[in-house]
Amino acid sequence: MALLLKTDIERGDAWQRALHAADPDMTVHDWPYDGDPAEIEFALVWGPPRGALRRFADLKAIFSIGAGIDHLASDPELPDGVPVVRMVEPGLTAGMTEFVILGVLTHHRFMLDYAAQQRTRIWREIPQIAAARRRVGIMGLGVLGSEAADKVAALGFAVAGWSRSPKERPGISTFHGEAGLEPFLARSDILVCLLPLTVETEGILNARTFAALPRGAALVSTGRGGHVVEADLLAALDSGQIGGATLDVFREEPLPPESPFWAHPRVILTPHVASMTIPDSAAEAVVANIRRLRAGQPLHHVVDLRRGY
Ligand code: NDP
Ligand code: OXD
Repeated sequence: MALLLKTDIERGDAWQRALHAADPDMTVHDWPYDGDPAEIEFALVWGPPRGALRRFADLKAIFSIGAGIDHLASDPELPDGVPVVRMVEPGLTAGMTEFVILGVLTHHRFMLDYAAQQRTRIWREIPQIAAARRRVGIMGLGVLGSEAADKVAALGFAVAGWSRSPKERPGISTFHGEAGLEPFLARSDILVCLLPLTVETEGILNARTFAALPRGAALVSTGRGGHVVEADLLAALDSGQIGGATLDVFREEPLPPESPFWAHPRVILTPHVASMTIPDSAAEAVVANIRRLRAGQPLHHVVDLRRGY
């Protein structure tokens, strides 16, 4: 059996080593592969060109290198009937939890204001607010959102989560569906977006959403750039309805040099690095899943392509 690997050039060697350590018998071919297509049973990929996986007629599963599968779901020529598996692995989850905590604490502790004061040599204390009085709202209570919610709640924040289906989670207030969105937003001083990008969530961070937040609320956007209506966010930042934003993902990546977000004084931005799949832990997860399939058990973390996540 062989697995076809398509990753960025920087992490290619690390993936090769990690996959070999997880299963020394597995043959791994790097992308692009022009050998016998019938040899390829599994694809482990990020952003394959449209239609490129079709030629592997014996493909048994497509593993996404990332948690998001929008890079695959957007391909109308994906091979029919081949399961698509999203990435769930402890390194990716831990990295996202760190980033969410970083974003929440940045806004909670007024770091944008202090950075502005530093630039102008102003020494001024801003009264601190107890974490219990700061309401954090996490959109998406899946693998990443639920872990982040628990860890932010453990720091003492008042945490709520919003999902599609109803959920119960100790220590977290939960809201769901369209009817739950407004009350969830109304109590979110810091809004974190950890939704997948789907037909339903595209553009969800828009003027209406921002208007439903408490005035001056902060945004931590780490799901996908397609969630954000960028003109609406700029207007909300300029009016003060949104007090500050941590933005990791953008509609166009790399973010074009002319984007107003680069120089916006109320924005901290990072180049889609909130979390990264860690080859060592991820290779073990992928190999364990392949072993399940070989043992006749159902694969874990198969996505519903019609639902989009
Ligand atoms: P999951 O599939 O585990 O969770 C998705 C969550 O979103 C679920 O709780 C789901 O609700 C909820 N959801 C989906 N659609 C809707 C909707 N229409 N209304 C309300 N809730 C909805 O995903 P992960 O937690 O693993 O990952 C989330 C996303 O994070 C990824 O898709 C990716 O885009 C992004 N990401 C970004 C990274 C970065 O570096 N910036 C790194 C990794 C991931 P329900 O539970 O009811 O199904
Ligand atoms: C992911 C990502 O989806 O890196 O994992 O964005």
